[in-house]
Amino acid sequence: MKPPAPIALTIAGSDPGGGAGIQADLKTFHRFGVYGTAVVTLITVQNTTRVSRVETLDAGLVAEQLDAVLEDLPPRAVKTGALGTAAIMDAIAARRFGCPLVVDPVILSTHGLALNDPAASDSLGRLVRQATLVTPNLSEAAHLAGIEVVSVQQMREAARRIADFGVPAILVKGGHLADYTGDDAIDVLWCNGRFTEFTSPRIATRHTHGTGCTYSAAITALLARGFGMEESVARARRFIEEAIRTNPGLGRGSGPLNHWAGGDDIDSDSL
Ligand code: PXL
Repeated sequence: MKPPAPIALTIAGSDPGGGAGIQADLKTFHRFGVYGTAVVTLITVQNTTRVSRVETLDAGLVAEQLDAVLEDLPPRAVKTGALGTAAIMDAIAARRFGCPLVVDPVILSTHGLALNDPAASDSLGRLVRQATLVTPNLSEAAHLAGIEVVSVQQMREAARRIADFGVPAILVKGGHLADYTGDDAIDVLWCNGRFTEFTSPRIATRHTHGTGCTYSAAITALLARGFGMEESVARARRFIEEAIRTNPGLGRGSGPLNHWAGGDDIDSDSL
């Protein structure tokens, strides 16, 4: 008999359009052969063209969901996405998960609406300090590191500064760096005392909604399966490239990625 799938947990917001948030995380966990559990922090009203409302849940309700999952379905890896309020961040930071924790320090939605309270920097900082991996994009890296981040050199410097908080691994995602790196999308990983740069041709498409969520969920799934950090990031990045390139073109705005990407053996043990 096949051994049971490892469990991964996402703590994030809901995107009813299915491209980002817990919906993207669960699809990605599933695709990587991992059983997905999900604690909801906030509910957005959105489709591919707009985000019109964000309703944050009560922190006590988030904590109760967490307790229910943790006492019965212990995860092998956890990720956080949009968290909403300082109280929710504090409730999560109060837990000791005892497994890798990937913090995607989401600040804004694709359409520019706040998904984390900008006044919650201290609480976000406390959560980041507990992370095994933090996955900021350029503006999130700038926010966490307190410097401008508009070049690959500054991406490295931001990673170094975030590492100084005691975070073992930082992935600074340069997908938005178009004006500076021309035709390439560059990500910088700081891990085990060294930098690894990932470069691939930029894909010209508007359908990139949920890229950050899907990327960090893929890394989380691979960590849950026991892969090392650098290997997990490298594999997740290959998946993301293909998922963007083969996006299904859904919706009239910024549509989702292809969560089926990755080939037939992506969830096999020989992966
Ligand atoms: O990609 C950031 C993100 C996270 N969580 C939710 C979102 C988005 C982007 O729109 O809607 C729920």
